[in-house]
Amino acid sequence: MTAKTALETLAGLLASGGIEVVDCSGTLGPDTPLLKLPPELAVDTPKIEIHTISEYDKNGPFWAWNWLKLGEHSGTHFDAPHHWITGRDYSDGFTDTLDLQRVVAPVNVLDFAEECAADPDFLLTIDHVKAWEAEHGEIEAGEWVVLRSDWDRRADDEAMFLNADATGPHTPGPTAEVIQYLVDKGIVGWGNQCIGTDAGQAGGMNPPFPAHNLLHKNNRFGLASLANLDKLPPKGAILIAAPLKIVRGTGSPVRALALVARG
Ligand code: 23J
Ligand code: MN
Repeated sequence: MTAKTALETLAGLLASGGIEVVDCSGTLGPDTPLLKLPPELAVDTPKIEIHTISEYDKNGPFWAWNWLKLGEHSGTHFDAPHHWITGRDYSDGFTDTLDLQRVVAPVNVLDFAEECAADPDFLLTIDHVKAWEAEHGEIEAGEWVVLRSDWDRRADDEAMFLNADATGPHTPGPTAEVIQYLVDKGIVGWGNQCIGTDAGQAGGMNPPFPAHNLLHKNNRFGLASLANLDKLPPKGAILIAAPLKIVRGTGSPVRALALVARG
């Protein structure tokens, strides 16, 4: 099949609903859960604000529009390589310079939702990934890999979503070894359904925050707070996750879309 024929077929299937567009983003607003770092470590990203400019009133009789206060790393969002110190030297590591060809790619959905429900500190290991590959097929270069934890079911309650106690946040994520394994395979990026790409306890890992450290060191991308991964097959969907073209942006909220074959 030529590329032209493939696109025509795709267009027909989108129009007929034979290929479904699944929304993998959560809602952005004042109640969107946001990362809380230990106070001694850093300044937090601000709460999202939506301010009305006008809504068919004296400030704009025929039009409605808002302005936003919005951190780059808010809600369902993209981590660009420049986000982490290990990725600081990539000239194409910013939201306005990265290679867009890489953000549209097949997605591998690793379903460990049961394990994450049983243990919120669940860590994905290489053995988990290899067992998943034996069942569903190999993860290939140029693909996205996402961990399905069904954490989006908690997204309407920040305390539930962050799941922190005196010992810090307790949310699932990858081991350093898994990220290195996936980077070596040539993946474009790694996604999680929790507040960040790393596990809640990742600050104590070696290296600290291994998903951030190792992905961005190798010019790969991250996705956080992904939604609706339970609506995707393990393999076969295409994920489109493009950040806003912010000047020297380190990340951006995204409307993550998955193209999924129906039936
Ligand atoms: C800044 C500092 C640490 C972390 C993060 C941001 C994120 O998770 C993020 O949104 O990229 S862990
Ligand atoms: Mn981020």
